[in-house]
Amino acid sequence: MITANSSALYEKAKQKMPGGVSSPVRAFNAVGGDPLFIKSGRGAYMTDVDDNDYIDYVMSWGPLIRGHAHPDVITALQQATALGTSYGAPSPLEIDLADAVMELMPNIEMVRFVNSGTEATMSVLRLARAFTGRNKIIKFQGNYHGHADMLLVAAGSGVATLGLPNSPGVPPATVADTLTAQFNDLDSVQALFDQVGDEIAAVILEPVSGNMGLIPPQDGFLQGLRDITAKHGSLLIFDEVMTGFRVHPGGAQTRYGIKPDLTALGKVIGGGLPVGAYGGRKEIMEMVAPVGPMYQAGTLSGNPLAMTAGIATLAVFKQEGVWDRLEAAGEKLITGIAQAAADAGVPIQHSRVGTMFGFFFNDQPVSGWHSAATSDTEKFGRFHRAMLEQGVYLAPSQFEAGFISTKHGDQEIEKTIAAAAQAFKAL
Ligand code: HOZ
Repeated sequence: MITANSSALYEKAKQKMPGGVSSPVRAFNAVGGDPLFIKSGRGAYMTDVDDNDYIDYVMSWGPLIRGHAHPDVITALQQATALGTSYGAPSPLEIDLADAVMELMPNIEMVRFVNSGTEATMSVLRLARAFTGRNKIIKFQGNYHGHADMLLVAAGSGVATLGLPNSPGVPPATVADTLTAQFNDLDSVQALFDQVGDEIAAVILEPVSGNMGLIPPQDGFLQGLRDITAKHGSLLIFDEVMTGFRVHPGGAQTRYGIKPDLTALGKVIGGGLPVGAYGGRKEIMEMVAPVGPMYQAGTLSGNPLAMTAGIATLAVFKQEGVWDRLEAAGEKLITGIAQAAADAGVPIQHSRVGTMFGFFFNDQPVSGWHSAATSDTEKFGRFHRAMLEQGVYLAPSQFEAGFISTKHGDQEIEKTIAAAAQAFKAL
């Protein structure tokens, strides 16, 4: 595979942008080699600047559940663009996207649109603190909620990949009220509530962890969190930026039947344009200005292009049988990968929830950051390179999830499984 044009662009980009990238997880530091520069995407595929095609399982880190450049999304965007790119005033499109979100996630009784998942989580925590009059929050080690100061504690995603879980530049006072617990370990949460339960504003988590690899919640974990928070007058916040509309059309809260007080969203609701949102119980959302005193604002929030792409993307769930087909495709993919690993005698731990999947190079079960961190990242790097060579683009880190789209059909999945079989054998 020739990637000379990507490598040349990477050299140029490094002179102008830190690491040559606009976001650290896109660099290939953890897997070796130069990041690929992409010139186009269509359906399940991306093409790099050297004209290599890849079956893409990053899908822009989640948003593209309908695949790259879906005609419905592109046509809607072309029409919307002709009407202006931003108004800085309300538009009917915000109501349409709010309706689409609330229909799929009925726990969201009111919503506020923002511009990214990071904005959504930092705003929803300000709201939780305003509503409860408390300052402390609990997050889970290995969960990543964007790069707001108070959340860069024991975080997952790029910070875990690069070994920077607590970033310099975050003032200690900013994180003094951020407590950490272990995912899938209710005792670690209970211990914090036993100490300072009446000071805890909220517990925030990715209900299915997707930023330390994919780790589903164990039976009773989410319900246990719901019970503990309710008992102590704290709020339960689901960060469904990643899982929203990806583990179920109604998110993890619908899949597992747990009602969080508040939810943070992003990714899929923008269909590939920058967007985020937070919402939940009306009584709490009415704390947000201008109805209530909790201030949060944004020049481009609710902008017509992001709303349009989100509406066109969420419309996919109105199609008969679409979710069943996605589940079946995801199952075929992960079962095939697991079988290929077993055939090659390579121990992995694999999981899938809806359209998200992942596997760890680890011979022990993985249930949280402590166990995820023992995975063989060097082996993952070699596997990643072997998959790229065969035209399969996986996230360049052991600690990220994979995503499929409605465009990943039998042909793509079978090719991926065959590539994985080769890659496992060559390890
Ligand atoms: N939250 C994304 C990774 N899990 C970030 C994507 C990016 O930085 O490009």
